[in-house]
Amino acid sequence: MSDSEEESPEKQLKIVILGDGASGKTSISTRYAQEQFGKQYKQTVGLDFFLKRIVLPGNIHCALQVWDIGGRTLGGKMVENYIYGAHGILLVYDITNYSSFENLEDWYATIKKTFEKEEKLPHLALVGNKCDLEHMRTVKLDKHQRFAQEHSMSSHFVSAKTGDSVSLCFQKVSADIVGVRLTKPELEQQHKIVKADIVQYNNTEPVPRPSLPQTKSTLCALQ
Ligand code: G3D
Ligand code: MG
Repeated sequence: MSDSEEESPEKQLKIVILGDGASGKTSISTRYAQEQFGKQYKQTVGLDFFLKRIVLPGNIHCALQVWDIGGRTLGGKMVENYIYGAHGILLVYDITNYSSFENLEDWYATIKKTFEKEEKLPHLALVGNKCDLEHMRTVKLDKHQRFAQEHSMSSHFVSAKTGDSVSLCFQKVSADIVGVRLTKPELEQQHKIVKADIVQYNNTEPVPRPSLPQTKSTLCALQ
């Protein structure tokens, strides 16, 4: 499998993970990276996103730039800069923490504001995390479904801890963004990884807009 075999240009997708602190954003993002990187992956200080190449049905090559807000608190304009140019946004809450769900209204309002001059919003995905703690759930399923419907979001449940449905969530979101319909067997099949890179981004530089920034370090390439 090599990049030179690509028939159509690679689609570059910026996917941003938003949500309250401790909802599991970093865990979801590292889990998604780790599954492919195995033990070679190390989260580095200042890592803002990683880049992952996947192939969707129809031989559609995608480079996913997955952004995690990191440990920093981003206020006002910083959030807008951060999400600007996103093709997809994962709004993550903790199913055992009701306020993390309620606060998604604020995150949604920020997204609306950021994209008010655009023709359409990026693809929005509602992600209930910590599904391994089902017995401690405080956010009822119908609340989740209603929120997703009201805001035209796709709906997902994952556990970053067990890894349950994490890759599937990114795969579905990517497919929705590029307009590919996944069949049941495809949904069940782990997607094909062509190559995965970790990209470091210098915090002092302005947030890169949709085009991909330069790769400064490639820790691992899966072939
Ligand atoms: P954040 O990046 O949104 O702030 P983190 O959240 O990814 O740092 O996760 C916050 C805490 O929730 C962490 O616990 C992490 O281990 C835990 N967590 C994340 N995802 C899951 C999950 O799916 N299930 C369970 N049970 N816990 C999860 P600590 O104790 O390390 O702070
Ligand atoms: Mg975090």
